[in-house]
Amino acid sequence: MYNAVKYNRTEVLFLNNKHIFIDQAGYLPDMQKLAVLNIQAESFEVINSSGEVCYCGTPVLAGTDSKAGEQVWTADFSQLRSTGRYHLRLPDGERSFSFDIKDNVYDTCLDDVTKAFYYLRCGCGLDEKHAGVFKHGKCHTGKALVWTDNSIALEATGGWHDAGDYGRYVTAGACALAHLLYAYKLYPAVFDRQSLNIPESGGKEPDLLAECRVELNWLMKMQREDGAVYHKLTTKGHAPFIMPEEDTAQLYLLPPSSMATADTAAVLALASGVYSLLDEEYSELLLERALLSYSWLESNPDYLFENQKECTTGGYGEHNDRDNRFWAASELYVITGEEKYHDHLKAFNNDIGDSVAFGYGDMSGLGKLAYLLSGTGSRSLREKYSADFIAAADKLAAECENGAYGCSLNEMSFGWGSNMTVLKNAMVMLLADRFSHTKKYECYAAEQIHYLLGKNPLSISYVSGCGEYSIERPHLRPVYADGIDECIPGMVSGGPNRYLSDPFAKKLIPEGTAPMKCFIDDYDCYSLNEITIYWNSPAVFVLAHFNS
Ligand code: 9MR
Ligand code: ZN
Repeated sequence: MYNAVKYNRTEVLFLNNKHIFIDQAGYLPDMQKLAVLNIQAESFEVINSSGEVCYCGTPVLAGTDSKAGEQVWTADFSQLRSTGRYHLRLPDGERSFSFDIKDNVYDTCLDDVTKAFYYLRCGCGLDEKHAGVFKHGKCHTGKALVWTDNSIALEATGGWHDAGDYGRYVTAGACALAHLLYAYKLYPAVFDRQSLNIPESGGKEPDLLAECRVELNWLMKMQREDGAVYHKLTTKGHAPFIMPEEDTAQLYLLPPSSMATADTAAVLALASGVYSLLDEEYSELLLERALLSYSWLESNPDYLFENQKECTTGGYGEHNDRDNRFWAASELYVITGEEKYHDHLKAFNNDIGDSVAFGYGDMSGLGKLAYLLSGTGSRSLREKYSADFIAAADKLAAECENGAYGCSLNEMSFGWGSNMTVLKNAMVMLLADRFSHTKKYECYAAEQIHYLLGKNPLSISYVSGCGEYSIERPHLRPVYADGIDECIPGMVSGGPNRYLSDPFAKKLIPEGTAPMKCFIDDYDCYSLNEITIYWNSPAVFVLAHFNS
């Protein structure tokens, strides 16, 4: 089914011949500006686009970086604050990729990672006006059969394709929506001025919120009349590398789970609050549906997940639903103010502990975030939750200091979707600043963006189309099947995974490779170079912060 090679792999494996690692989008004028070198040099220069030397410095030895597996030096040019396009140059003539120093330096990247959701829309087709060369026909428009009772066929079109595959999974969708909706809540001005050239652009609401409706409306279709929510909507197995409209295999609705139901209750309640000022009717509908799912949760207090092995698409299994129920209780408490939900939330506190996670596997951080932003509830709980964010941020900041790349991941954490962890850690640090009324962690959060956009030992920007050298061959079916050389922009790659969890990664990357280098920009390597909606969504959040 896989093995999609249509380029020279050997060439690509040896492309990494750079010795200067910088953020290829660039740096904000007043923030720290660091590059990393993996060769010794007496000095470095920063050159502008007219060829003038604008800054001279001396690289400082940072020691052996265990995550990169080599000796590295830091080149600090923070003092250079003038707007411009630059590159670094070493005495031997080697030059880095280009980058900018300016306000709103991540504007284009933010627009691209946000528009990525439009390119992933399902059921509607993408027209030339909005998708350009990436247009394609309507996909996945057939009715879906209930897996456990094929006599029932339901209409559940819409939403976003999850990832490189064409599946649509509820917990993943709710997770991505939560990141996007909280990004809007915290940085509304950034999105109010955004124009993405999507069909709804120029309408009554910001493009981001128009885009979120696509997934919210689909989530409501995944809801049964009794409030339970189907776990996923996919074909029986993954499609081959074909365009979405060519994937006409039968669609199925897989059995409801308590995680999908809780996440739906939570995210619909959150959305109800966000849309309340823009569209009262829609906001009411969202709340009504959130309450419907919540009432199912109340009458079904046990963990429910019935994985069907014969359906081989993504499992998104979890071992417990405490965090999901906690998040739902918190969002419903915030929007309704009813003490009942407060009591439910408190009952989950012990299970949740100190976690401030934001991933589909652990939504605890979202429940705490909802509570903290609302300003309601008990003072002691608010103090506890904000202390959790700050303690987590302290640990992450300490890890950022461990190694020259400023990356918040420890050696063991470079697993499947490591770039999501990098970005999610940046979210935690930005929120810790907010809750502690400091700017202590912002600089560390910025380093996560720098790492993502090229200040890493492979010198690669993990966001397609962002920077001179970015990923071009993600494990994303249309990118392979559309026959177009150019990659769809704004796609966030999963990133290095030391566990080489797919056969192609195992074949292509030598065992013992340093964690940060366990990556190849290859269509086949789904455990390294896939994209997903919930890896793009934290990028939207963090980039919005640095554009605000
Ligand atoms: O993101 C998921 C990752 O955390 C898991 O380790 C991996 C294996 O179970 O699955 C990932 O999710 C995939 C999902 O199952 C199907 N769509 C693509 C997702 C990203 O690879
Ligand atoms: Zn589709």
